[in-house]
Amino acid sequence: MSAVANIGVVGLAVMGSNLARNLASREGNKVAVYNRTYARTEDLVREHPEAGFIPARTIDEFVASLAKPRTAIIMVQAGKGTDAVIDQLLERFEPGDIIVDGGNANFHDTIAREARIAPTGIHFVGTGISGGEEGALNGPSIMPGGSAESYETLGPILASIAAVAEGEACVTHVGTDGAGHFVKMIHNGIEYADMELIGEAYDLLRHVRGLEPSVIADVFAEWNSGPLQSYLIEITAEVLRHIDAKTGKPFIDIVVDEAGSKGTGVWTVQNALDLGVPVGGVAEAVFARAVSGKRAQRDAVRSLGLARPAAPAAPGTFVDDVAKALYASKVIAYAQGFDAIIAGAEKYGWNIDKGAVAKIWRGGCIIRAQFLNVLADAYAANPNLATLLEAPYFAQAIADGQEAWRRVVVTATQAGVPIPGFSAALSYFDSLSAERLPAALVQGQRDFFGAHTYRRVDTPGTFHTLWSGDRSEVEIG
Ligand code: NBP
Repeated sequence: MSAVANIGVVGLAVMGSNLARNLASREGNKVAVYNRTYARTEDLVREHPEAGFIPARTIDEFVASLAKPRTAIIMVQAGKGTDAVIDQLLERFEPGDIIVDGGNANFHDTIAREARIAPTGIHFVGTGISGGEEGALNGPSIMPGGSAESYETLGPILASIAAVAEGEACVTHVGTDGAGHFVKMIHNGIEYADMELIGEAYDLLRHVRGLEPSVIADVFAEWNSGPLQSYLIEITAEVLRHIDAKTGKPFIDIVVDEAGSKGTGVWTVQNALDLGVPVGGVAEAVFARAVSGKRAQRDAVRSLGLARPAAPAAPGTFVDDVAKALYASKVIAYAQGFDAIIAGAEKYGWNIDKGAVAKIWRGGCIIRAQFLNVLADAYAANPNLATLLEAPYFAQAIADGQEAWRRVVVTATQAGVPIPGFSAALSYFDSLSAERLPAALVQGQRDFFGAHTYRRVDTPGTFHTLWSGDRSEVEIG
């Protein structure tokens, strides 16, 4: 076999086969393909003769078909499958060759793999790829980590297959080792928050304002032509408009209201807890999915017969209020997500360009949105924003939406409609805005029962009050 392929794909299930087809469709790419079970490779090659794939029956054939520096993208099941393929490639690759893991790896695994592989001189590039099956085929948002050197070879190949937003390929070298998979994880966390907020907006329009799904679909379609424009708002309108063929009912009413998840939202929250970054928007979204699945508990509480209070009449401005509340809450979700990126970059030593990340999320991925242009502009104007909320555009958006946001939270609470996302976002904003927080009292309690000490507002140093003695104050250290 002659080494003619500039890129290879290992793993030809849904994601790998679509990514391979995408690669093959771009000028200048010659794509080698390999899958553990050869039948999958045969199917792909037979069904897509136009791609001109170079199929390999064995891993040796696959490696032999790659031109140097050999570059292979692994698209297999995350975890053991990825490790198995990495080991096979490591045995055959040479220094300077590049192994790309395009699966949904945990970024901690990516850091460990990179550390293990780096001494061999082979580059290992953990790469977040977002956009699902459709994105893989037509243009995903791509978040590569790894070395700057490997990106010189890999960058143009990835740029050739990435989504394009406003003339720019949705790919950037995010940072070293696990940075790409970390940012992909945060992307997914923001996606959870965004979906939860949209779900709450729907619930409010349905159960407070009393609109039918088809009318709510129209509302979402209209929102999609304004500042809320995004892929998720667009598909929400589609889902709400859909009628179930079997029953003639709105599709939304025949779907069991228990939301599943694949775990990246949980990873985001777990890592945010470790980093000490509040990502309440993601956490509430993860918990809201968990609550939805607690059928026995839901049944038990429903059977108490504590009916929801009669909903107060929705204010005349309610639909617009919900749009404003949704926008403000979404700003909070992104502010929190970018805080997590900043904290992760600091902890793991990555130099992440926040504006570039916002730009590569404008196309190909699930959270693609108009909004991300403004976000990129905000970081371009000031890369050192303490919080996104500080940027003039977002500060204004919150100022403009604040009253509506509060009305929605009050109305929803009175009506007994759950809004964990909206209310947590508002509480986060109120926490940041407050002149004084009850954290002072928590410090007092901690000092009382555990001598955990406190700082004073008027004097530098660390202090403890002798609570069980004469309650005089002593300075510590
Ligand atoms: P799957 O995650 O379902 O994995 C199936 C593939 O892994 C097959 O090619 C299978 O080979 C291969 N494989 C397994 Br399983 N164990 C293996 C092993 N020990 N050695 C070699 N190959 C092995 O595929 P997918 O749904 O296409 O997803 C691929 C990756 O992309 C995953 O990491 C997934 O999390 C990620 N993903 C991303 C998105 C996104 O939007 N970014 C969406 C969906 C998936 P076989 O044919 O021989 O069984």
